[in-house]
Formats: sequence, structure tokens, C-alpha cells
Amino acid sequence: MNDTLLQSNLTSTKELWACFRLHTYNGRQRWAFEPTPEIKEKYGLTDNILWERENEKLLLKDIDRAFIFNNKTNPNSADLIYRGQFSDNGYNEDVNDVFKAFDQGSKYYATLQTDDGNWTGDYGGPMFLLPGLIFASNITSTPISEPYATLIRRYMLNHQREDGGWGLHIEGPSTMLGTTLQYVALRLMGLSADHPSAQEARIWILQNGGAEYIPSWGKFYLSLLGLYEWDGCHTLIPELWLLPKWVPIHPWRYWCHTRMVYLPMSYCYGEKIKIASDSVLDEIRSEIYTCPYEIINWKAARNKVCNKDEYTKKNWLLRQVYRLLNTYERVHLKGLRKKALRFILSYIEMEDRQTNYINIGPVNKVINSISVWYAHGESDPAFQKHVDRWMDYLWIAEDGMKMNGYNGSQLWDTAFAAQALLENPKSEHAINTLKSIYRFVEFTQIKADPPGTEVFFRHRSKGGWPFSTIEHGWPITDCTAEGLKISLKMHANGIKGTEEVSLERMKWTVETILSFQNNDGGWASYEKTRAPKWIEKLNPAEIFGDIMIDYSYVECSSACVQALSVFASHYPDLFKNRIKTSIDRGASFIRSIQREDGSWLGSWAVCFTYATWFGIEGLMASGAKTYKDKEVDMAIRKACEFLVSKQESDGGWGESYESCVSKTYIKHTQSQVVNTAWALLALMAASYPDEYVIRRGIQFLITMQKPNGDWPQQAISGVFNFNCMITYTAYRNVFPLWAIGRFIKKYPHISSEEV
Ligand code: LAN
Repeated sequence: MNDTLLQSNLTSTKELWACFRLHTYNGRQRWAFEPTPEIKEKYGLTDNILWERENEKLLLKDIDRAFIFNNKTNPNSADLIYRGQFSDNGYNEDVNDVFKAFDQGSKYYATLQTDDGNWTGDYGGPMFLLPGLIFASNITSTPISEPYATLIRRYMLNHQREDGGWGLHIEGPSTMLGTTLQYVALRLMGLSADHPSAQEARIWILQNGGAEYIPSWGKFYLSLLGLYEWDGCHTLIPELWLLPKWVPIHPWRYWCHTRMVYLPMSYCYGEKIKIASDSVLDEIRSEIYTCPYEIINWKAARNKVCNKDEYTKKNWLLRQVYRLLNTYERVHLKGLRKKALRFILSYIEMEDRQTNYINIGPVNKVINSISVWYAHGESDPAFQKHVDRWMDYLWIAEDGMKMNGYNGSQLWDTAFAAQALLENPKSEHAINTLKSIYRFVEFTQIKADPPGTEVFFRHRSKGGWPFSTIEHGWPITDCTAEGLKISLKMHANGIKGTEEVSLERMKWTVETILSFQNNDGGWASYEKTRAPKWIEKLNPAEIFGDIMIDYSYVECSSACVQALSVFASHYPDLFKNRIKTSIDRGASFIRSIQREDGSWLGSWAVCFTYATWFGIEGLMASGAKTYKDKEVDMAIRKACEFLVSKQESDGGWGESYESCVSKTYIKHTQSQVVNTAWALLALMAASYPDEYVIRRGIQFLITMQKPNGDWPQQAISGVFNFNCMITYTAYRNVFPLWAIGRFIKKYPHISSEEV
């Protein structure tokens, strides 16, 4: 045993990382703990690991150490575990010309493609997701196995900020939600109250008013755990679901993510689910408040929110609505409540079925699990199916195990990889990669509407594409558009498979895209906008902006206009007038939301560079004139001038996530490869005449490329609801590649010279 002990200290980080393997099947991705033979031997593991023996505990300790990550310089991990497993890192040349940059970049990226034809990657970032899963595991007494629990604790500790708290996301400043959720989750996972990290976190919580000030989503989770009282939550009135459909505040009209989260929340609230206390919960209750739990005024606590968390302030209308609903809650009719809860449960179960228990996102994944457990018990097959999907959301990187914001971004990342390669599809390796991409894209198209579409407020799905996998199955406007674009471009390049996205299937897609178009001419994310804008005033989630309805977005609108336009160029006689009218209306919408300075505000990535790229490509797809033409369209000129005005002295572009939060351009301290690529893609699309601007941008990308063809993981680049950031590790590869590919195609005369 002593020998093992001695050796274990010598186990390298890489050897320990190699114990975790990613498995993918038709896009489904799951990490597994699979110790290598060397590790088994070194630590004397048997086939029956209990995690109780000394040698087993030692391995856990070593694993824990191997995932220590310094978040101070850059809180963004670089997906080294996944990439180490897949990439052979075979290149090691310094790159100084565009052809080599493209070649090495695409070869490197191709090594990361999974056998089932897609790319996967770290989709972490938000800090309010993983605690939810720990709570579900605790509430339902479904333990998470030790190696994963070790990585989860490590992840949370890795992302603690210097002031002792945690943000809403890995780059954000500390918030009450982030801090209290991690604190409680860590304590439930065995961290002692005396641990220095726990002590620092507690100080942060107490100095900021205590957990009474946690935002409403936190109040909800703490109530389930009996660490807060349901009486301290504004009512999540289940009876709303029984209103007639025409009522503007009926939840069927909410943005689907908001709808699908408040659905199980209102079930738990209606049932007042609360687990029995135990000694740890008793301790936590005495640790997170500034006064004894028993004397807290719960009614007053309903309205308390830490100002560091409050992105959307409660307004007069919301306060009146709460007053009304809270009064109803006191006298509510038992029969009506029962009826509402029955309906809600049937809706939860239909969502489970429609998504194969993946659920639309990470939040309803957790709360649906809890609801189904409560309704049917832990041995019920439906609950077991839920638990079986938990791993679909968990991701391992060098900073530990995190919960992804979705069950992956497979289709989305793959779609961009395809378009990057399609700029220059000639080499044999590109063709093989593209063939395999096509198989995945074809497989992932939604071939039929799910059951229950009519009753449970789902929009048409047939012909659409989801963001992640076919099993998830919620179609998204722009993912659908990307799927159609790729299918058409693949066919145009002679890339076909045994199964095809046939013309018939593309016609379904066009119908679906047309059916998604809003009255304002734009496209929202998953469905049409279903309620007037003033409903936003009822947003109860203080931490997010614009969550109540599905708005028209420049990104989604541009993607749909582009897809329709590519389709029309291939099949000019089909859907003729309908496509033309739709594109015109789409383009007018895009024009209508362009800002004075020529930019567009991004909603799904950081931020103006992203959206301005979409704005330009959308208008071009509608026929707007570029610099190639005699007279450039004013909107395009202004947009290009905006982008050029933001170029940095090193030739790159760099935007901070703060742009999204403040909705004004805020530059990053360093140029970012991702922003640079977006700006370049936009300028090249518009044939911006000053080639020097573009050359300098390309030079920046080449300088930043690593010898193995990869690019560095810089700042976080995705966002939702303006205040929460989300990681897209694929972006550091696909967009620089795409930009360089476009450069080679568009400027052959400069490409062959020095850039
Ligand atoms: C996503 C991810 C993909 C994204 C794009 C397709 C990129 C975008 O163009 C449209 C919106 C969409 C589909 C999107 C919406 C919001 C999501 C689902 C996410 C950012 C991933 C996670 C996020 C979800 C809401 C997180 C859970 C939080 C809640 C507020 C419920």
C-alpha cells in the first residue's frame, strides 16, 4: 500500500485526465469514468470499486488535484480533455501563410470530429445550472458517482472568485444566486463549513444581506430543500394554465424556455414539495442567514433581491399582479388547483416524451426530474429515464465537471464547420470530413411533428433542425436555416450520402421556415412571437432580460433569409412569390432594427460584431447592393464603417461580454480571434474595398494560430437573455477557419503573396 501511495504522487495530470472518456452515439454525448489499465494497476483497483478503500480514495484525491484550475488569468477552460482524447496533435509547424493556416487549421479540427460526424464541446459558462442537478440528486436520493462528484466539487471550487463569491457565469462578478447555490451544493456534497472556501463564501453571503436576498429562482430551489419557506416566494400560480388561450398572459404565449421552466416550477410550488430535513440541512439553514431562521419575515423576503443580481427590476405592474395572485393563493380553490396540477403533470410528461427525457434545456431537465420523482416515486421507469439523461448534460474539461447549457451544441457547431470547409472544399480530407458531416446533418433533420403538438402548444417541427440532437428534437429557426443551407451547398458541391435530404424534405423545411415568420417580418428563436411586448413587464426572473416572449432577432432573421435565398437560387420555380415576399419582409425587419451607428445588437453571442455580421449577410441575401456594385446599399456601408471603426491596432477585433449586458459596444482588453473572424467574414461578404483592413485582420488570425492548427481559448463568446454568458469552444476554430477560407477564395491575388 505504501508503494502505491508513493507512486500515486507521481501520476501525471494527463494520465488522470485519460481516465475520463467521451462516448458519442448519433450526437448523444456522455462522459464515462474508465480508468486506464496503468491507473488500475497503479492504484490496485478491482472491478468492484466502492470508493471506500484507501487506495480508491487516494485515486479520487489525485483526480481532484489533476483538475485544479486557475481561473484568475482566464476563467475559460480550453476543452483539453476532449481535445486531448481526439486530436493527435500531429502538426508542429509555425504558420505564416494563409494556405497553410487553412490546411493545418482544418486538419486539426477534423481530428476532433466524432465518429458520428459531429463536433461536440464544452457548453458550460452559467453557474446556476449544476447546483440544480446536485439538488435534484439530493432531493431524490440519487447519488452521483464518486469520480464525477469529485470533479463537480472541484469545478465549483475552481470558479470561486477572489472575493469569495460566484457569478451568474464564469466571467461575471459575484452574485447572491451564484454564491448561495454553489455554497449549498458544495455543503450538500460534503464540503465542511470550516473549509476556507466555505468560510469565504459565507462571509460574502452574509455581507450581502444573507440568502433572503437570493433572486426568485434561488428562492425556489432553496424552498425545495427546506432552506427557505414557500411563503417567501411569490406565487407561481398553477391555475394560469387553465385560463382560456386568448388571454394575453396565458403561459402558452411565453418564450418556450420560460414556459417550460415555469411549468414544473409551478408544479413544485403547487405541491409545496419540500424534503425532510437532516443534520446538514439544519446546519446550512443556520449558516446562510443574518438572523435565526425562525424569525425571518418571509412575506417581506419575497421582494428582497441582492442588487448585485438584479438585472431586471420589478416594476409597478408586476408588483400589482403579485399582490393579486398572492391574495388568490391564500384562498385558492382546492379543486381548481388539483385540476391545474393534473394538467401541468401531463404537460411535463409530454415534454419528457417528446424530447426522450432530455427536455428543452438544463433547467427544466432538473425540475422535471424532481416533479416526476415526486409524482411517481424513485423506482418509476419515467424517473429512471430522467436520471439516465443527466449525464447527457454533464461535461468534463480541465476545470472539472460542469453542466452544459443544453445537451450539447452538436448540430450548430457542425453546421459552421461545414460552411468553413465549404469555402474551400477541394482537398481530399475536407471532402471526407464533409461527407461525414452530411450524414449527421441528414440524420438530425426532424422528419415528423412530435406527438401532442396541438394540445401542448408546439409549433410545427417537420423539416426543421434542432440545435443539438434529433432526440432532443425542438426545432429552432436559425438551426433549421443552417440545416437547409448546408444540404443545398453540399448537393451543389457533389457531396451526397446514401440517405439524402431530398427535395421533398427541403420543401418541408421551407414550409417550416415560412411558418415561423413573425408579423414584424423577422424570425424569433423557436416559435412565432405569441404575446404583445408589454408582457415583458411581468418578467419575474430578476437575473435575465427579455425572457417573456420569443422576439424577432437579427441573427435568426438573417439565417432564415439566407436559407430561403439559397433555396430560391437552386429552385427558382418553387414557392416563388411566397419566398420573395418573405425575404422582402425579413430584410425590412433587419433594416428596421439597425442602430444609428450602423451596428446590430447581438442576442446570442458577444455581441455587435456577431450581429453585424448577420445583419450584413441577411441584407445581402435579400439582394442589397455591396461595394462590388456601382452603388453600395447605405445600410451595408454604415455597417461596414461601424466594423472598421472598431478594428484594433493589432489588426484584430475584441469585444467584451459587457457589450451584451449594457447593450453598448464595450471593447475587450485583448483582440479576440472569434470577434475578428466575424468582422472579417462580414467585411469580405460586403466586398469592403480597403483590402488593407482585411489583410491585417487575417494576419492577426494567423499570428494567433498555434503550431498544431488550433487557436487559443480566449474570452467567453456566447450569451442568452443579455446577462448570462455561455461557452462555445468550437467558435475559436470554426470562425477563424471560415474567415481564412473566405479570404483565400475571394482574394486569390493577395493570398499567394505574403499576407
Ligand atoms: C440557446 C442556444 C442556441 C441559441 C441559438 C441557436 C444560437 C440562437 O441563434 C437562438 C437561441 C438559442 C436556441 C438558445 C436560446 C437560449 C438557450 C437555450 C441557449 C443559449 C442555450 C441555453 C439557453 C437556455 C435558456 C439556458 C437555460 C436558462 C433559462 C433562462 C431557462
